[in-house]
Amino acid sequence: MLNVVIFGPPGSGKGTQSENIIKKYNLAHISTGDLLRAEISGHTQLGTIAKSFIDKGELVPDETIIGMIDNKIESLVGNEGVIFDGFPRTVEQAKALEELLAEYNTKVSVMVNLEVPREELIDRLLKRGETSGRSDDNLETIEKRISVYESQTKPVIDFYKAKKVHKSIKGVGSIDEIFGSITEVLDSVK
Ligand code: B4P
Repeated sequence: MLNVVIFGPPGSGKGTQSENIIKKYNLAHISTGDLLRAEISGHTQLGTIAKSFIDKGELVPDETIIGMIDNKIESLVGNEGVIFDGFPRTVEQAKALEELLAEYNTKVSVMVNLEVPREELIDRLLKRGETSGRSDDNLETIEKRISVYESQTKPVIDFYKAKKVHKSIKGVGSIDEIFGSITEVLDSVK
């Protein structure tokens, strides 16, 4: 089983590359951002809570996110493997994922960290904001998301370095070039 964590700051290409990865490797895909946006458009209680954090560029609380993954994990594990996109975003979430996967006798095979400079992240997200309709794709919220990434999410890199499953790759260039680097990493751990 190939369990992949696709990791990086907001706008690094996690969602974009996940689409390519699931097609080539036939993995189940779970994006916490997509799940939260579906809850928001469904006007659920979880969606109302999530919206209040997302609109400010803050992380949704760990217990909400971990509960959401817990509800999905059974339908995800098995078969070829899973790609976790936008999760874990805190060390607490990374520990929870490890425990959840252990219940199915499996673990994270590799964490792929997409490295992209801050200016490029801002440019991409502002560009997406012109058409996405996403409430968090405006300059003020983008800057907040990047600073939240630096303080709360970046420590997850050291968590996976300690587990010896971390790989950083350059996330700048064409989508195909970056996908080429990702496939080299995934083929080496398969
Ligand atoms: P996400 O939906 O995960 O949003 P994101 O970090 O901005 O990543 P996304 O996948 O959308 O962008 P991508 O890099 O693919 O999360 C949104 C919010 O939900 C968070 O801020 C948080 O509040 C909450 N949330 C989600 N998960 C959570 C968790 N686990 N814990 C707590 N809170 C959580 O792409 C960005 C843009 O770049 C795209 O427009 C794309 O077209 C473009 N792009 C991609 N690759 C490119 C390339 N090579 N060159 C040029 N442009 C490129």
